Amino acid sequence: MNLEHHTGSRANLQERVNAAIAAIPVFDIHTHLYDPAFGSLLLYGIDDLLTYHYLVAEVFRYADLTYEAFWKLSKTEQADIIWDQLFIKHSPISEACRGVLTTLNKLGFDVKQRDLSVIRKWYAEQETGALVDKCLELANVNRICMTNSPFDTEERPVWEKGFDRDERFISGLRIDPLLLDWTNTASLLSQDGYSVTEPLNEPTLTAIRQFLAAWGKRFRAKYLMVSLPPTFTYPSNKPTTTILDQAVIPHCQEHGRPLALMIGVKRAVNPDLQLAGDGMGRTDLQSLENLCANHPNAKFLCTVLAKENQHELCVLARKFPNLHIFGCWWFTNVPYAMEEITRLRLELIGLSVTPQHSDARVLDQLIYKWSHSREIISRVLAEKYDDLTRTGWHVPDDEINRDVTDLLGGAFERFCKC
Ligand code: HDL
Ligand code: ZN
Repeated sequence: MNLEHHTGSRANLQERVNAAIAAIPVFDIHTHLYDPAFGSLLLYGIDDLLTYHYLVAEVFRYADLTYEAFWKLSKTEQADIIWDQLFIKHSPISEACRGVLTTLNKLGFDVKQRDLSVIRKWYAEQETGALVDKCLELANVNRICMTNSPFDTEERPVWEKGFDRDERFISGLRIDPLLLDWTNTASLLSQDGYSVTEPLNEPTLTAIRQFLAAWGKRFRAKYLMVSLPPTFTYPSNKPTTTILDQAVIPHCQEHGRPLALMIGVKRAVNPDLQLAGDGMGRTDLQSLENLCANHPNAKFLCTVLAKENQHELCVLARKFPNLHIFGCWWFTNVPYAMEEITRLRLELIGLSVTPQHSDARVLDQLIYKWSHSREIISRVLAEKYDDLTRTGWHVPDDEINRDVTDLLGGAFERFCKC
């Protein structure tokens, strides 16, 4: 095949993949967004975009400001400082900064005006429901998994009161305190009327399953989820292992729900940064291997925070069909890492993977997180198709659409059902 023909087909292939990936809606399988029924818990607007904890961490690298002084400021005052330091005094080249500008640009703002007052005025005129529709449309996202916790005192009353669900917002049942802080959680469950004791005896394990069943039903939870430290060890003599083996995983199997493990976060490395203060560490994935091997009939979703763990995670996915890996989580959600990780995954496990979730905390972030991620997934996928064409293989458009549908949520859906 001459280079001319090959180059032409490479460009054509990229266009065909770009078209498919733009047209096919995403099932965003992990976010911190809320159904509009949760009111102010659903964040949106320029001040929430600018005070995203990723940018809070970055502004302290420049601003001559104490943590105490910053946290005393209003959200608008914090946003002004972040805008001034990270966008005006220094070019906004970090992924989190660029994301704000991508979102504003796609919403129709002329960002070179650099005028926050115009942007604030526009947002003040928006009705929440219309903005939800607009952001989902611009991001081409048709379903979103929320992070819902029965231990969250702000969201819990809304669930207990009940509300008409927006079917686009699907629930993930988050259980970190149950697995990581059993002592305090036992007293919370007791207060809720569950007959639990700190010793994990049979009645207590039964009561934990009743708790999970009740909240799983109330949430109509798609999966259970937990974020775990890099020191997570399984099996161990800690309550985590007993609760996993004898309550959480049996619950998941009984209700056909996967368990999502998000491993590698070190909470409060710098507590003064509050939500921005979490760090990361490399995980010994032997624990994940043990979980998948000990529970062959359970389904595990997994994403890990350390780039160094990504290759081993892919190899584990090759060994265990009950493991579905997803996302370039948090500190790996930058083009450099996402490109490398996505290519590694396609080359090691093909299309049986969910390359990305947004982890959005602010509604409008969906626009940039999916614009940036689609660009990378499309580039890598087209490259892999191009490798195929050099063997004489041809990928018709309907198969490109099929494969992209898989990557943007189809493979996840199939995994959840199987
Ligand atoms: O534990 C998690 O779900 C993480 O995604 C944290 O919420 C983290 O603060 C975050 O927002 N990462 O993107
Ligand atoms: Zn998250």
